[in-house]
Order: sequence, then structure tokens, then C-alpha cells
Amino acid sequence: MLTVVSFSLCPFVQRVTAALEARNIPYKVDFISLKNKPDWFLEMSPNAQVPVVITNEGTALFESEAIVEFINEEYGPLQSRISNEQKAIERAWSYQGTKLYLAQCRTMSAKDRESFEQRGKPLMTALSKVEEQLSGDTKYFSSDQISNVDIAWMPLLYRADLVAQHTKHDFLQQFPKVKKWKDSLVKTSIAEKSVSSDFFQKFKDFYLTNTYISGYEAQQSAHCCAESC
Ligand SMILES: N[C@@H](CCC(=O)N[C@@H](CS)C(=O)NCC(=O)O)C(=O)O
Repeated sequence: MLTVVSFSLCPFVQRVTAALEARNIPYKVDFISLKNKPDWFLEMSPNAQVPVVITNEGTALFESEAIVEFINEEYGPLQSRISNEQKAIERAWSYQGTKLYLAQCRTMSAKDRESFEQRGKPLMTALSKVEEQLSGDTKYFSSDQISNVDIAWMPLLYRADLVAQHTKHDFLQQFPKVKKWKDSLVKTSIAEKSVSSDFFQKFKDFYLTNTYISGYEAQQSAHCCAESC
């Protein structure tokens, strides 16, 4: 069975586990601490980053893009009969999505409005571009069949969904077609299955506690007002 070496909050790991879940491929997960990476991990991971996938042959694969390509080739593509042009378009949009993972993490971690807005700019620009690209007539990015580009955007859209459900911030508010796409993806349950059972608790502790999106700044100013009264 494949083993995915993981850190629970990592969107790059979720892209890989979602690609496996979407194909019903069984896998084991080994969680590591990124603050204290074990020697066995450092020996097998040239970039010292998760995800790493250990294949049935015992080979360690690294870089999520290469791992997703391996899954596609080893277990078959999610979409049948896709033209080379469409394949290139979806690859490019997948890249656009994965480029935003860290921008989203940084935006969610912002402590004040100024840094939240500053860090969120590339995210908002990219979301407006994808809004223009979506037809709004299909369940997923380009058809009613889930594909690699949907999987690539899933970690980001799943996190946006959690933020919208549990705070007053909705990253997708101005983007109705992206929101509809996100709803279709969330309904598949692939996102939920591709994270650990304690994912939400960890996500909440990290991004929804003492951050701008958690209402931290509002609480701080309420506190200041209370003190000055
Ligand atoms: N380009 C890598 C990025 C993976 C990545 O950034 N992983 C982060 C966790 S989300 C990591 O392992 N960070 C630890 C480090 O860089 O020391 C990929 O696509 O696999």
C-alpha cells in the first residue's frame, strides 16, 4: 500500500490525498512534525518537505506535482477523452491553484486588517481570473466529471469553505461561479476524506484563533473600548 508522509495542515499533502481518494486508492498516512523532522524523512526527502509518497516498491516520491502525475499515470486519469489542448489548459489552471496555497495560508494567519488585505491581494486577483474562466454551467471546472484541476483547487476551496462557515469572512463572496464550483467539490466529500479526523480542530487552533479572520482585531478594539470607558 502507498504511504503518504504528511503534515496535517499542508495543502500540498491534501492535493495528493485527494487525488488518491478521488480514485478510491487505499493509502496509509505517516504524520511528522515539521519543526522536528525525523532523520528517516530527511534521508528520503531531497527538499525536506511533505508530501512524500512511498510507493509499493519502496521508492520515495517527492514534490506534489510529480506525485499527482505519478498517480495519474499509475492509476489512470480521472477524465476520459480529454483533448491535448484541454489538458494543457487544465494543467495551467492547476498550477494557478497550487501557487495560491501559501498565499491563502499567509492571509488566513494575518493578525490585522492591513496585513490580511495586503496578503490577500494575489488570492483575490487569482480568484477573479478563475471566476472569468468558469462557465458556471458545469458542476466542476470544465465538465460534470471531476478532474485534476478540481483536485488542485480543492485544498484552497475547502479551506475557504471552512473559513466562511466559521467566521464572518468569505473569500469567495464576490465570485458566485467559484462558490458554486466549491459547493460541488465539497459535496463529493473527497476534501473531507482527504484530511485527518482532527484536521478541523488543528485548522481552527492555527488559523481561526487570534487571527484577523477569527475576529481577533474586533475583540482587541472592544477590549480597548472597555478599558477606556
Ligand atoms: N513544492 C512542494 C511544496 C511542499 C511544501 O511547501 N510543504 C510544506 C508543508 S505545507 C513543508 O514541508 N514545509 C517544511 C519546510 O519547508 O521545511 C510540493 O509541491 O510538494
